[in-house]
Amino acid sequence: MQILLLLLAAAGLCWGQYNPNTVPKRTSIVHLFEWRWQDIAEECERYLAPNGFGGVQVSPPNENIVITNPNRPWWERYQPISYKICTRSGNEEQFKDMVKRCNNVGVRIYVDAVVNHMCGAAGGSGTHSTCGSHFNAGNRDFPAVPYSGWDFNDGKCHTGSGEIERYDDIYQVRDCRLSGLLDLALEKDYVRSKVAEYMNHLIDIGVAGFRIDAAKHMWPGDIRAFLDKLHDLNTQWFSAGTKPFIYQEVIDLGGEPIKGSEYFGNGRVTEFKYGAKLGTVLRKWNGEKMAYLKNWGEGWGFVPSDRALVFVDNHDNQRGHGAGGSSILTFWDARLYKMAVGFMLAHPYGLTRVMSSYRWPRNFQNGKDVNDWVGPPSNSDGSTKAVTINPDTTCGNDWVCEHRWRQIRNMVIFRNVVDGEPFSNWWDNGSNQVAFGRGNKGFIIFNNDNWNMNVNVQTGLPAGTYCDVISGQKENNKCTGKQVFVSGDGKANFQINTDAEDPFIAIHVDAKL
Ligand code: AAO
Repeated sequence: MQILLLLLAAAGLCWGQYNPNTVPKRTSIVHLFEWRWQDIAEECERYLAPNGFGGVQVSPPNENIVITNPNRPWWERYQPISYKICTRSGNEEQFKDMVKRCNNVGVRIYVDAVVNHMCGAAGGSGTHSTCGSHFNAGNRDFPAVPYSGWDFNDGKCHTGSGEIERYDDIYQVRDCRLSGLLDLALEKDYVRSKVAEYMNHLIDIGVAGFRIDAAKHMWPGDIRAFLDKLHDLNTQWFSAGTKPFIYQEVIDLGGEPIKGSEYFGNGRVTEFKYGAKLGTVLRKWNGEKMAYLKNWGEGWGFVPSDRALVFVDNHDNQRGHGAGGSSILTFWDARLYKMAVGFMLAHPYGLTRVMSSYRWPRNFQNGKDVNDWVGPPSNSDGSTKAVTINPDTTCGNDWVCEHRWRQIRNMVIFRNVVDGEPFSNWWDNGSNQVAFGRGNKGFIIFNNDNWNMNVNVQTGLPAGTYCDVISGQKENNKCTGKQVFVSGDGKANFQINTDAEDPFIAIHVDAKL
């Protein structure tokens, strides 16, 4: 028995794919939510590679239902009709071109894999799908896969409505329908094979891994079963025997029986407590203060760092879907948001994902955004608008491009520079002024109190003049923003007034004069 357990554990350790397969010293990924494949290809070449981004999470590439009421919501892409590569982001040729061009400049592509379900049970029948494939949701008929009535969990779910009615019953959560979505019978080898066939098609094209959507709604063993059928990555860009990176969307804020840890055998999990708590701290809600961040990470009850995929906000909770609640910080709260992303990227915990959004006409009525459904910037024919680039390097056409904000981009670079260095030289004032370093490579300091800060603290860095990479950066051996002088004993003076555009300063050895 013990030997068997050991063998199983060893198999789990060898298999589970926790490594994002990025090129060395590229440590963060970015979610280019709803971008077109041709725009992502260009962004890899013109921006992501030169600025050290490791990879891109793309929106689901497979054919989905077309919803016209409301008019083309973003969430129609979470209702699959087939596994053809054919969406508003582009067709298969464009997808392949993107994967090739991004890989060629060392930027990886991760696919959002929606394999827990197909479209909603009330999706009707016809050819209102992004590639025109016929389907009949009422009969559970998806001939373009093909799936039929036998391939769904209708018989297995024991709630009266066929829906997930409560999250404290693990059987409902895995066997019933999530928001009316037809739940695939992943216990069947046929269904597992179809899912694996789709994922293998993407692997062969050259993708580096997958976000597993709604993983909480699948049994960990069923996920494992289709992952076991996956190919190794394409050897045009990856060394032989490389497994796809897997991160599973499991919302575990505590308080429900399903735990993120049940999924560690398959890969990493999304740590939703991270953004919810960081937002609470920066907003100073519930008596929280930044001084408490001293033991951020596992000390806050998060999953182990090497099992965590972390983010300040995601495409759901930035608009009130999913979980996390009102504490979540987004681009709409830009000043606090930049601090949160800066803190995340400086801190060693977890694999970091930066969000890149589009603007939508937010409209709160009784505390709820009635426009939470609005899809990407689009033309009158429903096609997605191109991401245009303004002369000042920001994006046009209502694409927010948080990843291009100077503070965020420079912190992505900071994380690469300090990669592998320990968390060090923590300092705090007992309130909301805190600082920490990463060995002798980088240092960051925040003032989220409502009084000015003027302190001398130990940075751990070699003596010299450093450019703050928040207010500016190093260009032509000069600082475009603030300068920081580190003396021979490693100490430096930092002043951050409450009216600073961004109340934090970050320095690292690659931005030393
Ligand atoms: C749309 C319509 C529906 C319609 C359906 C079918 O909105 O009205 O019934 O079509 O026609 C996205 C959208 C959905 C959309 C769907 C399909 O968000 O609105 O439905 O596409 O088009 C759960 C899941 C999680 C899921 C999240 C949204 O566990 O997997 O809901 N996220 C992913 C994607 C997401 C996508 C799908 C899954 C589906 O990222 O974009 O949906 O492919 C609790 C549970 C969570 C649960 C939430 C929300 O959270 O713990 O697991 O997430 O409830 O149901 C506190 C608690 C916290 C709790 C939270 C909210 O914070 O601590 O635990 O409150 O109650």
